[in-house]
Amino acid sequence: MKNLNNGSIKLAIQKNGRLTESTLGLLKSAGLEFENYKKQLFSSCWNFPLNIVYLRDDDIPDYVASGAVDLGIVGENIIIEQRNDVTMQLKLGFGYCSLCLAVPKESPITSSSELNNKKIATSYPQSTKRYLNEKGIEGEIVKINGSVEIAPSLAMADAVIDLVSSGSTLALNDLRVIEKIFDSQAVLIKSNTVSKVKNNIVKKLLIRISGVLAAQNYKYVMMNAPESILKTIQKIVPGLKSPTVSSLSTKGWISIQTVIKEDVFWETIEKLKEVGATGILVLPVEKLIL
Ligand code: PRT
Ligand code: ZN
Repeated sequence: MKNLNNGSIKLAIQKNGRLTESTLGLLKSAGLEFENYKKQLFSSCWNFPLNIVYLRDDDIPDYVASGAVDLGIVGENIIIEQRNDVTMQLKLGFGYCSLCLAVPKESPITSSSELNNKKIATSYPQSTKRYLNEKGIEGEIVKINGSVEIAPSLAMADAVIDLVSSGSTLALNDLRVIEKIFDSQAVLIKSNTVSKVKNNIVKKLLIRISGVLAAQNYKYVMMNAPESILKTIQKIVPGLKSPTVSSLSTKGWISIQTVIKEDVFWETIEKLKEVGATGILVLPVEKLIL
């Protein structure tokens, strides 16, 4: 058997599920090279002291809390449910969903305050219990491991508390959301028992992953403009610190290079065009180390 205690750090990720593809994509974008076969239990990176361990998502927080692995990538919803003793390090920007309270479309229930003495089906009993306690409601929790949405139509429950992303599963089962309990996305968690030596490797890995995440929020932009409008352009795109400016062979014209945040991308481009920038070239940013 291969020895995984070889000085490398260990990262647990979901073996086969909704988070797997995006997690592998993020690790590859961070420059980590490893083989990944469907049946494998772990992979060793060739170019970084890291072993990747493939687990069921529900087990990942316990492995991290116990120190059996140093890091894990898992939905925040599981950490909120299990309340494991781990430290959240980074929000990863995928696996978005919300834990919601829903009832059958024809149900007279319109708010959580009407759930007293009602049956609520869920795979998240702890989160549900805390939610009901906070609201001062005495509901009966029916724990179901999968296909929670079907419980009301089988008369097993009056309401459900389940994860929702697109909302199509609820619609298919004639359910409507009446309250959102919390939002969730995939997160990177760290064990609280990582040794000093391993923590140095963990820090390096976090810099790499943060570099990829930061880059996703920016676009690299090059444009030409008359020199006279440089100040106006600088106001529109302050850049990370300041834009790079070089002169063009046409007298009085300059070329400007900078980055624009994704969330204000189109309005920024429109403003640049309005003030007279031309030949605007936009490129993706691969990594951004701040
Ligand atoms: O086998 P393993 O135990 O590892 O996987 P799993 O089957 O328990 O989990 P999996 O792969 O379904 O989900 C892994 C993680 O993805 C979850 O813990 C969440 O963090 C995240 N995630 C994001 C979701 C959803 N979106 C989601 N929509 N997890 C589950 N769902 C389910 C939801 O329970 C409902 O049945 O999808 C259905 C609703 O989807 P929509 O799009 O119809 O609203
Ligand atoms: Zn699971």
